Amino acid sequence: MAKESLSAKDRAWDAASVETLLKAERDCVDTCFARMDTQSNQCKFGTLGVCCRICHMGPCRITPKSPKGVCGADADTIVARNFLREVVGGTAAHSDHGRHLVLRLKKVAEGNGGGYQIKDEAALRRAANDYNIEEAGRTKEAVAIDLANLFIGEFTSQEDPLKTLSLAPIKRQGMWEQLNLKPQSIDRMCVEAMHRTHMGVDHDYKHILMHAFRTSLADGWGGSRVATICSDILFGTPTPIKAKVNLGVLGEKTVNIVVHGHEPELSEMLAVAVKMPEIKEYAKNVGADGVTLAGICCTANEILMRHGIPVAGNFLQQELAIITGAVEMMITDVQCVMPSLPDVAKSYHTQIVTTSHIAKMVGAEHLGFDGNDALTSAKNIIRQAIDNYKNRDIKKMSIPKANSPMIAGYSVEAIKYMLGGKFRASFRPLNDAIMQGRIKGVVGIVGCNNPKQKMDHYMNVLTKELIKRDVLILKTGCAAIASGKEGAMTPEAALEHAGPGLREVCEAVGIAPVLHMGSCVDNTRILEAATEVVREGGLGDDLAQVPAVGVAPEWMSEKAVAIGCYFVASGVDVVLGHPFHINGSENVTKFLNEETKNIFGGSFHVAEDPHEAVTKIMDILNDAREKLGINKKAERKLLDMKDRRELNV
Ligand code: BF8
Ligand code: SF4
Repeated sequence: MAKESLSAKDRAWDAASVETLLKAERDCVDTCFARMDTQSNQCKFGTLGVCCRICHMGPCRITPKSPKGVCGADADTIVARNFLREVVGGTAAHSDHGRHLVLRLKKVAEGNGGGYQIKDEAALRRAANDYNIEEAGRTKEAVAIDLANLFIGEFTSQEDPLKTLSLAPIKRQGMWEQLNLKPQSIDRMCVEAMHRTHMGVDHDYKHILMHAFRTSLADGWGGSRVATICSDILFGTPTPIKAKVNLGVLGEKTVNIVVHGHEPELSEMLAVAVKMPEIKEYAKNVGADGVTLAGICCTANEILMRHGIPVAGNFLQQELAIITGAVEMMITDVQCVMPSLPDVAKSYHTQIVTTSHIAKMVGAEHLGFDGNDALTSAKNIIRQAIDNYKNRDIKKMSIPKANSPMIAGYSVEAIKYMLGGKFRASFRPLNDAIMQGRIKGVVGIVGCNNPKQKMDHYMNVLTKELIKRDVLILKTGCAAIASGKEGAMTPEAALEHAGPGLREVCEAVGIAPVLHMGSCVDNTRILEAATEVVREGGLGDDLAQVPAVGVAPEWMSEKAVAIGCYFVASGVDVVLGHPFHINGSENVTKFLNEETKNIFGGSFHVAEDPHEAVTKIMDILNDAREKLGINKKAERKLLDMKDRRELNV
């Protein structure tokens, strides 16, 4: 029987979403929130991870009375196999996104860029240096071809481990080597995982789970990293930029186009096209004041970080944006796009458009995006959206007022620059602040929202409580958008909510206490920042020693599972707002939530309440501080060159 429906206020945290959910009820439009009610008796076997449908002797499900599947697989094997397949799903999604971008970079370097160019030569040369590619005295195109080929090798190499691993602290690399955890290549890891989990192959749950960590490293240090680096080279490394966020960014008198998905190729071109005089003119001719381009999910984060394009919302707001009745077109590419969108759009005039050759939806129009003639494709799509303005029904339109100012664009380079200025750009001031206790530690809050939880509630309560306790917050993905809506991403927020130490640092440097570092593939920026902190010295010689924690409060996707795994395999503790589907195996649960701490220096933790998470996180941070000997009013120890050399990082 369906659970009693919740009120709009129980389902969402921000006023704009509550208002639009009420409108959905009035308009009799089905949303994921309502569907959550009809799905409330979710399968217990799936929840526990003990359902196996890997072969056709099954499906088998494990109960106390039937503790083994037909083949003899027990709960440990079945749960571990299901978990590994989730990690593969996440790794594949991030990495395929990376692959598309590196292929684009190669085409650009070869002179067939289709309107794209190497926008950030410094980022290209920085990456070339990181990967030991000769760049001095060579053209950017020649360097880019070498870099692209090296990155393509990260997908296809058969024997060599990923090159990117060499960017991790030396101690961590040694640990991966010892554990035989260095992935050979992204594609090989995913194929091997599917092989291992085929009926009758790998049955030892620990062995299977270690491959899950290995595969996740191919994501975090491989596919996602490639995606971030190529995006920075092609579209520019983000620097702090002002923007607005929430449904209120939609215009009452403008043509509203919402981009939704993950890959920045098309949205970058839309951002360019929308500013062109011919497009503005075209919009005027249909009686609109112009065009408002806004984003949902990580495509939003990509164009927010580089262009300051407003964000209409995060994952659970995709249907709500349409329900405002003010969106002429929603343009989707890949990942996190609900197949319900064409149904929702039937009640309004919104056109739902798919653009990726790998992603179509029944009821949506497929306007293939030709990356080789991207600007023309972008302009054609925008013109079609403008043509739809005449179909907007003002009686069905209600745009909530709420929108908040935010600052985004904190790449690692931007943070370094903010901290140290152009000539002394470094993480030193951050390390010093952590060592002196003005900042207690750094917490990455990442991931999705999920209608099982009140949208954004956990993320915002947790963020507020942590900054109060002098913890600097780094955010990506939908978690970042939640903080933006909450107004926590402005320097002024530090004055209002941050503890005295963090406030002092934020004021001195001019940053917010919550830094927007980008989309979900940009979680690699968080790893990169943590590595920089280790390199800078004074906080140990490995990521596991840094007072840092990752949190996925309201996660829902397989990508979040992969991200959690590569954080843990990199030595960072990860707190989940709700558990994985693993509780049907005590052994697997114990391995992931406890034993990995001894292997990697970090493990998973579950805290279903944000206040419980605060306690857990502060314990982890204090423990790390204690071990570093900085959990007292220590005298400031400035490192000299000798100390730094000895750090060996
Ligand atoms: O990749 S946070 S709902 S949009 S999966 Fe999806 Fe989750 Fe949002 Fe970005 Ni990430
Ligand atoms: Fe059942 Fe084993 Fe087949 Fe899984 S692999 S469905 S447990 S028989």
